[in-house]
Amino acid sequence: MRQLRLPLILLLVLVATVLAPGSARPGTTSNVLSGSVGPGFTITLKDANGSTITHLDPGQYTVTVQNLSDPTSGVVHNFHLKGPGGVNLATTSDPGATTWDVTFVDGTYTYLCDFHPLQMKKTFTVGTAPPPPPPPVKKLTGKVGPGSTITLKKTSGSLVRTLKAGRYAITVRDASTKDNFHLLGPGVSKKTGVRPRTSVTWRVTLRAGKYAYFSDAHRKLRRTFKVVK
Ligand SMILES: [Cu+2]
Repeated sequence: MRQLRLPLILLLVLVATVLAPGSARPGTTSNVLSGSVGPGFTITLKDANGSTITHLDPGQYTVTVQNLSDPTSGVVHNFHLKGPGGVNLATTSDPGATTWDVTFVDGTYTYLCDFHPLQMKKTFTVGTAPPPPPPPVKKLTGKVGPGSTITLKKTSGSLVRTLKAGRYAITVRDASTKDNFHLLGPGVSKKTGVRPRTSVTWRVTLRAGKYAYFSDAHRKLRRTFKVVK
């Protein structure tokens, strides 16, 4: 009996090790990806759980792409996958399924529709690729005074009329003791004081919509601009 007990314990330990969650069991993550393009202006690449791919481990994958374009609509799409390791695969614009065996290495991959490369384009990273840098903060300069003047200008010196939504650093020079600089619009209300002369930098996120900047002391001293997506 005692002679049997030791091998039995060893066997139990071995079984427990193999079945333990988190222990190395290659092949537990699915290497099957599904892409689709169309019928609208959509392009996707998803894992077996239906989650959009943003990051993958390096390795071999099977990618099946469905071209769901509706040729009778007159709008055609294709699915083009490219990136490091010489990956450069594209379907035709014909509807149907295409399957590729792809080896992904460290880096950033792009998939897009060649017919609508701006509208229908996404990226994901593989391995230890650095995350994409945050979008740059654009600079603007606001001024009120001296005298009855108020302006908001781009770094080029031109007056702001239309901006793209995003993050901005706005440096405001309030050179008036009778007026202030008040920026008001979707998600933003920032102002200097009416009396003091000041210089201040505001970091703001401008959203699509209409913005105005004005003096709270003289509301006619006012300009507007538009922010678009
Ligand atoms: Cu397209």
